[in-house]
Amino acid sequence: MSSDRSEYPVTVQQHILREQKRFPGASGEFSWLLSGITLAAKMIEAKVRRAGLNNILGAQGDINVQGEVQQKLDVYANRVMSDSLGVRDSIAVIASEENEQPTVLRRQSPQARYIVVFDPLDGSSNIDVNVSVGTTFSIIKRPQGVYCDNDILRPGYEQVAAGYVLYGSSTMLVYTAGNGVHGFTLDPGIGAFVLSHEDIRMPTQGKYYSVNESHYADMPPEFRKYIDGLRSGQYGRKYVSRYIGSMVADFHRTLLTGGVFIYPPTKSHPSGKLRLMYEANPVAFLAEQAGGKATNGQERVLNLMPDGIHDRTPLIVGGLTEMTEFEKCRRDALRQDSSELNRAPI
Ligand code: AHM
Ligand code: MG
Repeated sequence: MSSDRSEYPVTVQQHILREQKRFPGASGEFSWLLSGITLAAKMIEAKVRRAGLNNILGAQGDINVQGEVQQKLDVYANRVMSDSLGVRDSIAVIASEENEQPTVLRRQSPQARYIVVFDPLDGSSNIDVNVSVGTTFSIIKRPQGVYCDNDILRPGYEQVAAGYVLYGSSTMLVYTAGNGVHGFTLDPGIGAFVLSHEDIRMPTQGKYYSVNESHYADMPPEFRKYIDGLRSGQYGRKYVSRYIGSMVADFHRTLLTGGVFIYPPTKSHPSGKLRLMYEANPVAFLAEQAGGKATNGQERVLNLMPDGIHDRTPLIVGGLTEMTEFEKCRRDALRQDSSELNRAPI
């Protein structure tokens, strides 16, 4: 047998099986569950790669539950994720950004221990112009017994695993099961996700900030002050702006190179645009596992209790330096607010 192990790639399935050994009593159920996501990801990637050739670009003609125009690829990705996860006996419930209600697959089966929520194709308005898109997912354990409809509404700190697939210049799967963040690149030659980024750490200070600056005038003062500071070099360096408008791609860059990604609250959208359960929670779990932080501008994202599966939240996520500076801006804004209140005539 050859001693050169480098010729033998570690696939995502092998990695998950290895991870599972850390949990006493864990069977192969978790790797089987995640293989539902990797299979769907490969099917979605195959369509995304041929977009433009196979009449799959453009709108489906329907409006989804978010009031947004559904792209044909949204519909395809949603079906593939739902079908692929639906046959896994370990899953009790799935919920998708594209569907109004969660789908209860197995209400009382004792082995159906997991709930999976996902955005099948985030950033899909970018597809027609060939910009990167992604799939996000978040997995929680459900309470034992018969599934009740509100069991799905749990805070992000209860996630047992989360991650995303980025359909970019290559296709990558990045996940955490609470033991660091690991990235796998799809090798098209063998059709497998191969470990390419083991134990990703977010740099404590990066050089990019990422925000849709067209909202600047409508953001709360602490966000404006913070962005001014990033631009003007107040936090030890002058930050450079990068914004793709596809959260998975913007977050992936932030994860690898540090910096900060912001989707702010605005006057017209006080809760921002991103969804807590499908988008902010997975990103927050990954960021924390990689040594960064994520807040909604006031508190830790992973502590937020959702009222509904489609709840939105502002999101600010980044490395320790950037998040500490944001926190200072927030405290300054609070102090200013209270001194103005003190000065106000009664
Ligand atoms: P979607 O879930 O409908 O695709 O929308 C989410 C996307 C994110 O990927 C991205 O961060 C954001 O919308 C960009 O919004 P904006 O165009 O307002 O900057
Ligand atoms: Mg989305």
